[in-house]
Amino acid sequence: MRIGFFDSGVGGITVLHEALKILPDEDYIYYADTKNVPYGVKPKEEVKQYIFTAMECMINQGVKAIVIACNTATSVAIEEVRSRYNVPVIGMEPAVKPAVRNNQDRSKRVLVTATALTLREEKLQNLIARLDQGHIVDLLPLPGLIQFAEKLVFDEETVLPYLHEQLSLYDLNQYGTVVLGCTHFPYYKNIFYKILPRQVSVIDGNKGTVNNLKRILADSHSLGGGSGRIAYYESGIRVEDTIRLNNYKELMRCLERTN
Ligand code: DGN
Repeated sequence: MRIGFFDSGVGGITVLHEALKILPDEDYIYYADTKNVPYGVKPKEEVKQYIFTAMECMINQGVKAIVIACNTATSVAIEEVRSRYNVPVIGMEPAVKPAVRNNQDRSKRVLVTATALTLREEKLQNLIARLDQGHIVDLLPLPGLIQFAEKLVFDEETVLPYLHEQLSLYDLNQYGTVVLGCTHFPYYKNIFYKILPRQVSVIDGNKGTVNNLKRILADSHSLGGGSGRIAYYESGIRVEDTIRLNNYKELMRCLERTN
C-alpha cells in the first residue's frame, strides 16, 4: 500500500523529497489542495474542512499511513484527524526543540518562521512554553514565500529582496538558529543563508518527520513494498497533464540544488 503526503500546495514536496531519500522502497500519493491554498491566512474551521476532504480522498485510495506535510494543517487538525481515521497519521512540528539544542550559546535567540495561523495556534505556543527558561524565541510569518513557491518563483533576484526586507526587522547577530516552520520554506534555504550572518543555522523539521514515519512503519512491520512511484492529486483530481507533472519534477530538482 502507498503512503499519502498532504499539503495545501507545493510545500509538502519538500518533505516528500526527504522521504524518497530515506524510504525509497515505498510508493506515494502526493495530494496538493491547490484549489484552496494558502491555508495560513484562512479561518481555522474553514481549513479543517479542506483537510478532512483531502484525508477522505487519500483514505479512499487505500494508504498505509498519511503524512500531513503542512505545519498549518497539523496545528489546526491533527488530533481530530487521528481520532477520525484508522491509519497512522504523522504531522509536522516547527523544529523549535532542535533549534534550542543547536544554540550552544543560550543567550542566542531563535527565530521561528511559519504561517500566521501556525504561529498563533496553541500547539506552537505550548511547545515554546515548555522550553527551559532563558531561551528567547521570536515569531515571523512569511506569507510571501508561500506565494512565490506556489507560482514556482525561486530566483534570487525576486525572492532575496522580499526576505531581506522581512529579516531586516531583526538584529540578526543576536540569533543562533532560524526555524523553517512551514514546508514551503526549505526551497529558499540558500537565500536565507545568503542573508543571515555566518553563525546562524537554518533548520527544518522534514527529516525528523520522515524518521517518525519510518519508525511507525517499522513498528507495524509495513515498511517497503514499493519503488518510489508517486501519483499526484490536486484537490481530489489525479494529475495527468504533462505540464503539471513536469512542474512537480522541477520542484524536486530545485530541492536537489538547495540541499
Ligand atoms: N506548507 C504549509 C505549512 O507548512 O504550514 C502552509 C502553506 C499555506 O497554506 N499557507
